[in-house]
Amino acid sequence: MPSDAHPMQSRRDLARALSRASRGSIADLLAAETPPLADPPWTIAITGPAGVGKSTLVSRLAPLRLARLQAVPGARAQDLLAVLAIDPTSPVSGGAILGDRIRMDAIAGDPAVFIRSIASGGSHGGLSRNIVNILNTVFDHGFAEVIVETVGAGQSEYAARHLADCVVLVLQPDTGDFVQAMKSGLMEVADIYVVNKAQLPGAARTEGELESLLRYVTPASRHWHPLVVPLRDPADLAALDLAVQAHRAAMIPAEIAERRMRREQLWLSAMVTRRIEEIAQAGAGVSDLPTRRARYAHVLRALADDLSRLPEG
Ligand SMILES: Nc1nc2c(ncn2[C@@H]2O[C@H](COP(=O)(O)OP(=O)(O)OP(=O)(O)O)[C@@H](O)[C@H]2O)c(=O)[nH]1
Ligand SMILES: [Mg+2]
Repeated sequence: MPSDAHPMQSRRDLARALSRASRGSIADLLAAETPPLADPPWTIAITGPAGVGKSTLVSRLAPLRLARLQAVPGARAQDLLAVLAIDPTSPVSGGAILGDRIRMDAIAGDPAVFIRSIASGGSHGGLSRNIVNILNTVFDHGFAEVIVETVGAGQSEYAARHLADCVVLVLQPDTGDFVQAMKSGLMEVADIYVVNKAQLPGAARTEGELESLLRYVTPASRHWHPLVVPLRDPADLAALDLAVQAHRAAMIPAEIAERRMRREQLWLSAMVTRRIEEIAQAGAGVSDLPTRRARYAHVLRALADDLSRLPEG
């Protein structure tokens, strides 16, 4: 937890812990593991294809979220909002989080905000394997809210659902193929769909496609019908801020707990996968893999049985 008396020290500790979480070995990660928080900060994922304007949107949304957090009576002066861009490897912008420098500069010096781009190893499908470790590290620091930008490359939009309390998928008018792909998956991937750059031609069609898609996909929530938010004036994110707020108000505790359980599952599967990759990279113990299948089956069954005995919620 941050100490008001030593803010710089505390930020240094956080920075150090974050680099360990993003680059450390599984042994490092396990050594740094802390018990899960009973009430982690509200986490908003901003995801979508490369170059749709996620960073710009985050930099404009952050001041609005911060103002809300600061308006809560008794809000502390520092470390209220964390803004992260994880695995910024997009070819479009290089993943710089300062999409809109002017707006971001207005809050970047504010001790209430922590802003970081985190390049993390072991990336896969646009979403880092260490992403839950990175989030947990930030959670431990005691922020009230976390905004995390992840480049959506295929499956990672789905993974973002397992990561955050609120998923905002950003599209732009020419991402019709993407909408078609979602249609075939028949899955809701987000709580809020933003049609960014909605002043460009084709925006109305993309909105229409999304609206019709949302009419027949399986709802992810019984308490929230996903919203489509067109952003015609990129400088005005009030509608998105309101949508985020409305979604938060609509989520009941049981549903929040379920999402957070999925985040734990993502943590577990990422840790197991990464450990296997570590071993394979080291070249050890892989030559006789086929002959050891029966043993692995035994281990996997034991793990699954143990998981099935864990208490619900
Ligand atoms: N016309 C228009 N252009 C925008 C808008 N938002 C962002 N852009 C431009 O789109 C480009 C990409 O913006 P970013 O905010 O970096 O997009 P991103 O999705 O974060 O990109 P990656 O992180 O690289 O995937 C930049 O050239 C921006 O200036 C918008 O609302 N309207
Ligand atoms: Mg970006």
